[in-house]
Amino acid sequence: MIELMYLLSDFQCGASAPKAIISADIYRHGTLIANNLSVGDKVMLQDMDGVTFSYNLQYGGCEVSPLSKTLSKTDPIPNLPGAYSQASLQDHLNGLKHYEQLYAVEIGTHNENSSYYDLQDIVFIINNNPLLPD
Ligand SMILES: [Ca+2]
Repeated sequence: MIELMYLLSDFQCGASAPKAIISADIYRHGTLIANNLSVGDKVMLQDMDGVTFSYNLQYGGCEVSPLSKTLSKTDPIPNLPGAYSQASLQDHLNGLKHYEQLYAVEIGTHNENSSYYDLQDIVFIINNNPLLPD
């Protein structure tokens, strides 16, 4: 089993828009298995095989197109500053345990050269070694 925790979301449609409140639905091979997750929520999964996500934005107001990467502690990442006062993606990676991964999502752009491309609009932690109850 693995544990997926919704770590953070930080996205707004343009500088003057309010910060979007983003909930996540999780599917496995197309079947809904968890819905309306908020930041801080955790869900147990068999593994990440066939797992997909959809996101619902409150105060969205713009087209979004999710692009995700699964990153382990030692994966090289582009040097991306954290938006506003957030920790950077590298800071989050540095803080991972060896059995954890980040599932990092960019929803604003697919252009890696854009200043909006920070891969931390939505971030989950994948815990590949959760402490299972007795
Ligand atoms: Ca972004």
